[in-house]
Amino acid sequence: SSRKRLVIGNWKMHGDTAFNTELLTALRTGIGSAPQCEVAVCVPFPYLYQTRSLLEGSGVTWGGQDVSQHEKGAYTGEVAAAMLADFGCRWALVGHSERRSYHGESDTVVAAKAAAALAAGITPVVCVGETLQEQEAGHTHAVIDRQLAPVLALGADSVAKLVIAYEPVWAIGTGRTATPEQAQEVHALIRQRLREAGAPQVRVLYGGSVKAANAASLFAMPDIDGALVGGAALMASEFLSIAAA
Ligand code: G2H
Repeated sequence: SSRKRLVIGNWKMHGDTAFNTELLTALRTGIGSAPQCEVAVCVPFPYLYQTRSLLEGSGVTWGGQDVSQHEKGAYTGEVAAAMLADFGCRWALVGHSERRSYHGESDTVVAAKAAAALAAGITPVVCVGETLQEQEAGHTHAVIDRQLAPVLALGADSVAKLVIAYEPVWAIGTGRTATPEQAQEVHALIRQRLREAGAPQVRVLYGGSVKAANAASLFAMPDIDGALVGGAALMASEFLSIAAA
């Protein structure tokens, strides 16, 4: 396809300045200045300054793991999209399943966060995905449609600027990856909805226990445009192999 491949590392709540220096330096060197695909890391907020210092001018971009739905104001503990932009962020994850389940983020809140990121010139990476229970009950498509609805309602111009990540919750950090065919089946649904929304070129990433050993077979699927990588993004060699795939 004409969609440029994208691999994003989601560090989650891991790292410290010493560890990050080593990992970011290895990525900077390993990716080089003209990578075949887009490569990015989403780091904990306190390390955005360090990340910018070490990645500026490299082929790797960076972002936050969440963003406030509000522009500014009395929202203790929140981080505004403009603050992410101030640190050179290109991306913000929104609606990761860990935010949805541990912080009660609703589908409408997730869409509001996506809109806030777009308003600051940041690309939201909107995460969707069903739980094991929902999958076993045969509700996968209904859940994806419900999660996508308020995001697609932002309108074609906005939707065209975002990235979607499909992360089946049962495959996150469990070592249980969806088979390429299982993932493709849901990616095809998401692609169909994007087409209907007038934004067929939006990239759809797969996430959930992606590693060097399974990346190539996932990327061979027609509607999988890259990956959102958790655990394996903390090891430079693994992450670089996924990007190479
Ligand atoms: C899914 C993924 C990254 P992991 O949460 O967002 O994590 O690759 O560890 O399953």
